[in-house]
Amino acid sequence: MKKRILALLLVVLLAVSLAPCAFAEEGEVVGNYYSFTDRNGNHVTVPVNAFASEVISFTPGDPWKEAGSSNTDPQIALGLPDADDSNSSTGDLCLGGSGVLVLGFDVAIFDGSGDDLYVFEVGNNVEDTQVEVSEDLVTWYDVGVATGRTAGVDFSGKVPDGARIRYVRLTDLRSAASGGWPGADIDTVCGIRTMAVSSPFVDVRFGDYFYDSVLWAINHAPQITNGTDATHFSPANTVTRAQAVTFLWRSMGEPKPNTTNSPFTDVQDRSSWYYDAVLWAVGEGITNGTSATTFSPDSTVTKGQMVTFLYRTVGEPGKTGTGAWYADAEAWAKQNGLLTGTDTAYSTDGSCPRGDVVYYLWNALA
Ligand SMILES: [Ca+2]
Ligand SMILES: [Ca+2]
Repeated sequence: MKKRILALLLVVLLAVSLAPCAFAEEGEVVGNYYSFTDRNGNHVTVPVNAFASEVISFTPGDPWKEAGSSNTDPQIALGLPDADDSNSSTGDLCLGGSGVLVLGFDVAIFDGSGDDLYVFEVGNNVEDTQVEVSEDLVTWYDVGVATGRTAGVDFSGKVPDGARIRYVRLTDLRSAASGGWPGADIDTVCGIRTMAVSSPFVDVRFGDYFYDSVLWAINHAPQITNGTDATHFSPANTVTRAQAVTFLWRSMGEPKPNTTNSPFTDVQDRSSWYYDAVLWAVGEGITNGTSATTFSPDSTVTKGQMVTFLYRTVGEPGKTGTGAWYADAEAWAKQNGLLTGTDTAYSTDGSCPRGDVVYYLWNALA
């Protein structure tokens, strides 16, 4: 009898440990990624290393809670979200009226498309918090106000081009500086647009044209591509068409294909690592294949093909429909600076090596 109970307990424990961790109103952890729905209803996935990892300083406001009581240790504003809206939650830090919290990150946060940073707050909607960001703890950029609850923050126009943010300063604005939890209640903060802070690869050095692209690709959720081994990225290596479409698909967050059957005789193995990526690309009109019935997954991707994949992914802006199949894509790519900046000269039929593929993806989609 006891044995049966033990076995049952083990099954329950195993099921609990395998299930994604869910937090009320927030999201879930799957592998190295955290997914949540922001308050605009957008599905957001970030790497778990995108969350604040260090308390640089904390100056409680006035009024505040009694020091030493719950919700007063700034460490609880680090890591994954773990607070809910109940008054018994201990996962959120009470800033107090005009309290100031400075957090550090293991990743660099950059100004990409849309929101770049996310503040997880709990409580009501009027606990306004000033959000400032910094690369070095010396120069601070005001990026706006988080207005209670969870809030996305867009750096656009508020930080210099190329800024690599490592620190966030939150200051309570006293809009609700009274009661048992005076001021904003901070659960945690995460970067949405993040990149690694340094290169783990001997062949990716600061100053290389693909440096930022690689740091972004390896820290993207889901990861776009890793090195060819622990210390090499091999930027000059060729890329197959299957790899190119898979990198593109991952850059877009691995969206579900809207079609179920591959039209290509050479892409039929549903268990292959690129099957869903190719299916998605076909369904979105991103690839027409190398013929009506072939995709040529193992062929080397050309620069003309890569910019065309990207152009179709972003919705074919400025399409004229005249000229060669790549003409509109190249005109768009040129206008957006994609055809310059790499060390390899652009030609439609030229090979698009790994360094160039990630450079195109970073410049067009990050
Ligand atoms: Ca942005
Ligand atoms: Ca927390």
